[in-house]
Order: sequence, then structure tokens, then C-alpha cells
Amino acid sequence: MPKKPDPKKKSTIAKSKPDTKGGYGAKDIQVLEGLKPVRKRPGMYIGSTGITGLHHLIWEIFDNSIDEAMAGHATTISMVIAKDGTVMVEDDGRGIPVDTHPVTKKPALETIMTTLHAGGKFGSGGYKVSGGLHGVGASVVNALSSWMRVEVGRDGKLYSQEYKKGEPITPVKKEGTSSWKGTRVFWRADEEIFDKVSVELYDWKTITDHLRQQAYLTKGIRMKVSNEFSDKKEEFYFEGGIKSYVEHLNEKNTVLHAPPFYVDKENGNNIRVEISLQYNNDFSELLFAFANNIYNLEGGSHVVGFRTALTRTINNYAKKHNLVKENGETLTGDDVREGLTAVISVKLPDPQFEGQTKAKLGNAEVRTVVDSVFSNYFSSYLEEHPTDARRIINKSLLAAKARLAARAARETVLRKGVLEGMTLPGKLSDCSEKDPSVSELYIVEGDSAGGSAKQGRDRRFQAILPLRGKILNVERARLDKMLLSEEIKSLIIAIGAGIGDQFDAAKTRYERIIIMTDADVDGAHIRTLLMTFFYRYMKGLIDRGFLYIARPPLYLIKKGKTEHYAYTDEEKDKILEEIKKATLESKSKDKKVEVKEVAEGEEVVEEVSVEGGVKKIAEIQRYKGLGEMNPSQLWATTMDPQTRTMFKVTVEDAAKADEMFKILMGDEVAPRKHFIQTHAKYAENLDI
Ligand code: 28F
Repeated sequence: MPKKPDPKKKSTIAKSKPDTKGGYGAKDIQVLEGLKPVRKRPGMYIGSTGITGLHHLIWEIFDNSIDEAMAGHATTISMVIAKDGTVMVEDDGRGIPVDTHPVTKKPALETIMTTLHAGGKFGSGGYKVSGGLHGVGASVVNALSSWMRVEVGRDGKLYSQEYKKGEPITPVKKEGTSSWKGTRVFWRADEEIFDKVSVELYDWKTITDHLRQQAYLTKGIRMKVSNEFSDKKEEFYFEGGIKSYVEHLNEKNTVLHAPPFYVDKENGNNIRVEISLQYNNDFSELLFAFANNIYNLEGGSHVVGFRTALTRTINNYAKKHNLVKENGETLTGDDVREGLTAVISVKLPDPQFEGQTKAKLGNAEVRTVVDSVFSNYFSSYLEEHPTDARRIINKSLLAAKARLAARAARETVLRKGVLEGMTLPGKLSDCSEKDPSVSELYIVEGDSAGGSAKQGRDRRFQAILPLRGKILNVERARLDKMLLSEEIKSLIIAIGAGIGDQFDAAKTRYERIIIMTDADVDGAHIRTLLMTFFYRYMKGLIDRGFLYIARPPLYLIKKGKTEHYAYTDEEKDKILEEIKKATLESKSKDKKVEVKEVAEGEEVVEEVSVEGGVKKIAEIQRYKGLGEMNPSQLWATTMDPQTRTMFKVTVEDAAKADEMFKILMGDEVAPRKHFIQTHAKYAENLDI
């Protein structure tokens, strides 16, 4: 029977059962005088004790300065990262109070720095910004620091106190008079807690990105940072706040109106709503939402309130000014958000966050506050700027027209019989074989590659259908609009099994349909688009394992007469290693082998003797596109069933392609690249 806990001893173990996730929520740990639990379970308070945790220490202290600034008492916040890895953050606010705390009989400063969850500024009407972990407070940073020093300039005097691992090592000292006002905190993260602590671990981009975003969100506050090791310095200051943020986001776009719309209003019960928006002539929506300066990736009540108000306000304006037919279709949320860039920043005393990553604002009352503030101010803005309003409404009307046209087109194309009886498309170079089980269709991107494929193929069982890549540029075309393109229609007819709910895989004219596109991002883009197309309109092909992705070589390595092909960077390096080894073994040892870039995508392998003599022993060409291979190379490397390798597309791959499709609509290249390189499975060397 486990020992009964001694009721008098303050237990440091949480009272309640661990929650389903097996962790203890901060609320379960009793609020304790000491900081012991923080050092016992640091991950509970700052997420991790890796590099991210190190940065969380900065955010915690920095956010306290932002709170002081948001309360209107600080205008400049500075940060210095010293060579020895000590960090300093200071603000020019009121300075943490030093008078005796009524409960602890200690100076408020000492209480705040040594008591868990003390110092939170709830209730005093201020807003508590928190670095995503909901403001565990400066005392946590203190507990996890091998040394900390706090200086306070207040009432014309300078006070200070120092700590080790959260324990005071000096009393709060009056250091003398000082005209400086504010709070200054120095700390060194504790190497007993963090895997490693050194100045290089503080990531400049991470810190400056955070400060830039905080400066946008706290207009008129100057934020400075310098790193004494790297000698880097940055300062952020945006009078315009989130209006400047929206202008920054739209820097590379053509905007429909300027300056951006902006409203900043605080309602009766301490809820402050700041919204800025500006339309551009692109198609995607860019919306960032924050609550108390915390980024809400999953949106929440402020985003719902904004979106509802935006759709209603634009529809009301359009109707009032006869821009839409009275009983015509209303503009949908998607229509009014096409080309929209918006930043929403709400500040409230007690934000509730939900969702997987606590990145969704829950407070229900915020929805109505945002809806009413935004709709009042935005409808006045439209009335006062009729030209801008007209452009914005026309943009939404155009989006609605495209949506309706695409829907009609899809219905037409999907309607029975539209595609039947059509003659095979001219662009198709068919194969002589008629038995689908041994016939292959290569869908090739671009006419030049299409030409090589036609010449290089085995025309008995290999058909070629070239597709013009630009038609499929997914940035502009939505999938249903794509159905209108001749390219896609010819693809549907060539396969001959219909699409959508008329699709019948048994009717396919080829049991291997191979997508062959360039290895670059655009090629990957088109490949994903085609995977999405097959997934949505001919899923049966994928279920049966009829859809493949061709795998052209990335490199050609020529050594004398011999040609090696490498399909991955690893394969290339392996071939180079063999060449180097062979070279070094063959002659005397006193030489070295070097690889040199001689042009974009061209490298040479050279043998350099001690006298400096240079001899080229091999060339490496990186293929940028299929068109760089001649027909016989394309055959030998990518189409010959005896030697080629292909990826068989699984339903999961295609489904992910479908999900990621929206990412491909965006401008971020990174997620697109990442998706392509990780999604197609590498099939064994097919013995076809
Ligand atoms: C470099 C880090 O921590 N700045 C801070 C203040 C100012 C006050 C304050 C902080 C306990 C519960 C009130 C001063 N005068 N920078 C910082 N500046 N904390 S932290 O008060 C904490 C008290 O709420 C402050 C009058 N009111 C508040």
C-alpha cells in the first residue's frame, strides 16, 4: 500500500489525475511559493529545453515589456545578446514596484521574480501578452537561469537584485539615484537545464522575425536588438502598426486601393479591435489573426466575426448600389476574400485559447464585437471611397462569375456523353497495341520533351500525349476551370474511360499512365495538379495502381566514353567517390581530386598534381529539364521497361496531393517543394 502523503507537508505533486494526454496542466500544479517544480519539469513551463526553450525565455521577459508598452507606459524596448550568452532586455516603463508586498512582506520585485504566476497583470485592466505559453512570467525565466540580475529605475532611484537558479543572492538594493526609469533584466540560461547555452544558439532570424511582428502589432513602440557576438543590430518601429504590416504583405502585389483600410476601436468591456485590410489583384487570401499579440494559426472567434461581417457588408453595399441583380446570387465568402490581405489584432483581458496547438481564440463575445466594429467602420469606408469600393466589389463579382462559369463548365463536362464519340486528339501519338493491359500512355510536359519521347519510345506499346505546361499553371486555373482546357479534354478522351461518376476504369485504353514532367518545381507543380485531377475525376485508375510517375535522371556523369546516370544526389556522390578512388589508386599518391563548378548545373572532376598540373577526368551535367535529353537517352534512362524505375502513385499520395493543392495555390514555394520531394513512393524496378 503506497505511503499515505503527510497532509501537513506541502505536496509538490499535482492533486488531480493526469489529464488524458498523461501530462499535468499548469492549473493542476498548486501555486507554490518556490520555483522547484519549474526546475523539475521545465518542459511544462517553456515547452522544451532545446533551442526553442532558450528563445522562450526571451519571449517571456520581452512580453512583460510589451505589456508595459501596451499599458501606455513604455515606448522603447531594447535587447542585447552578449558574447558570453547573457541576454539583457530593458524597457523605459514605470519599473517593477519595489515597495513591500502586502502578502509576502517582501519587496514586490522579489515576489514577482521568485513566485510562480505572480506579477500577471490580469485584473489591472492591462493586457497580458504572452509568448504563446500564456505568460508563465519572469519567475520561470529566473528559475531556469544560472544567474539573473534585475534593475529598476523608479522614483529617481536605481534598485537591483540578483538571483541564482531563482533564489535571491542579494536583497533588493538601492544602488543610488538615477534619472533612468524602467526595468532591465539580465540572465544567463542554466546549463544544468538547457542542453547547451551559447551565444550562437540565439537565432538572429527567429529573434528579428519575432520583434518585427511584435512591432507591427504594437504600433509606435520602438524595438531594438543587437548581438555583440555577430555585431548585428536591428530596430523596428511602425507608426502605422498593422496597417504597415498589410502594406508590407502587399509589397510585391498590385493593390486595388491605397492606403489600406484601418480601424482601431476599444469597446465597453476592454476588448480592443484593430483590423487592417487591402485588396490586390491576385486570387489568394492572406489573413493573419492575433489575440494579445499571439498568432492564432487556427483563427477563432475574431476571424469568424470578421469574415461574417466582410461578406455581409460587401453584399449590402453591392445591393444598395445596384451592382448585383436584386434577386441575383449573393457573393459568397470565397468570392469576397479573393485577393484579400488582412490582419486582425484583438486585445482582451482574459483570452481563452483552444485547439490542438492552443492557437485558436475561443472567447465567444469577441465574435460579435469584431463583427459590429468592423461592419460599422468598413461600410462607412466603402461609402466614403466609392472608387475603391467599386474596384473591390468588381473583384468579388469577377470571382463570383468565374465560380459560376466553372461550375457550369464542370456540370457540362461531367454530364453524360459530352466526351463520348469524340475522335482521339491530334496531339496523341498512339501505340499500335490495342490490349490495354500492355499499353502505356506517357503524359509528357512540354512539346520538346514530347518530341523526344515520341522518337525515343517503343511505339508498339507506348503512346505519348504532350501537355503544354503553362495551361496547367495552377496559380490561375482552378481545377474545375481546368476541365475546360483542350489539354485536359484530350487527356480524358485519350484514356477513354470517362470522368467523374461516369468514370469506368475497365474502359481505360492504357493500364499504365505515366506522368513525365521536369524535375524542377514547375514540373512538380504540374505533376501534383495531374495527381489531383486523377484523384478527383478518375480515382479508379489510382485504386487499380494504373497511375505512375516517371523518374528521369538528375545527373549525367561522363568519364571518357562511359556515361553514368544518377537519379539522386546520393547516387551522384557515390559515382564521384568511385571515380575519385579509381583515380587516386591508379597513379602516385601525390595528387588530389577536386570537383569544380564551371557553369550553372555544370561541374568537372579534376585531378590536381602537386606541381599544380590539372587534368579533367569527368564531367557532371545536372539535367534541368527532360528536353535536355535526346530521344535515345530519354528511352534508356526513363522509358525502357528493362532499365527504368517509376513511382507507383498510391491513393494516399493522390489524396495528399489533393489536400496540398491549396498550398500550391499559394505563393510559398517551400511547402510545394517539400511536398513533391516527399510524396511519391519509390516503386521497385518494375519488370515490365
Ligand atoms: C525587461 C522586462 O518586466 N517590465 C515590467 C512593469 C511595471 C509594473 C509591473 C512590470 C504586480 C501585479 C502590478 C509599475 N508601476 N520588463 C518588464 N514593467 N510589472 S514588469 O507591475 C507588476 C505589479 O501587477 C508596474 C505600476 N504598475 C505596474
